[in-house]
Amino acid sequence: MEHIEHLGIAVNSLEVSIPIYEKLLNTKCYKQEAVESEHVITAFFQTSNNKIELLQATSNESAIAKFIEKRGEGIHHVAYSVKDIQAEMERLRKEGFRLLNEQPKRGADNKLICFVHPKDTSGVLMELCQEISE
Ligand code: CMX
Repeated sequence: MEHIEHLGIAVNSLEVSIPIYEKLLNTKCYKQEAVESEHVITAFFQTSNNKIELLQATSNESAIAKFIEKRGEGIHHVAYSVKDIQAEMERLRKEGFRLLNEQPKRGADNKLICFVHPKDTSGVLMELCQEISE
């Protein structure tokens, strides 16, 4: 496990929250990207060492829609950078953690990702992400 790659924040509306984060962080949103398999649109911000991802649901099936319905807007996940996602998944599986996908899947911003169940991680949804080298 390496550094924290980004924090994911669930929001009701990117249209509302992008300008708020542009003011807060004093930097422009550098990318918006839909992840259709997750039913979300994402928006990214980079400060010197930190990356923030805002996530808006595009359908009621989305984990983001369910999260906001239950808990309201707020921090949805903490993502950790890994060099070899398959190896990390295998390691965590052997340690008894519940992985929320069997295989790495394609996430936003050119990453392979896997989630670990928040009930196994002291209440914080954890994302592993490996840069896709193309
Ligand atoms: N962080 C912490 N706890 C969370 C959570 C989150 N993000 N999402 C759900 N939970 C909690 C719920 O509050 C609930 O707790 P209680 O039982 O104490 O009330 C429990 O986990 C079960 O949650 P649920 O609402 O019944 O929801 P589901 O079981 O349907 O799903 C989860 C929860 C985490 C398994 C599901 O959201 C999931 O598989 N997430 C991974 C995929 C994902 O989040 N995709 C969106 C982002 C994609 C991206 O970054 O591109």
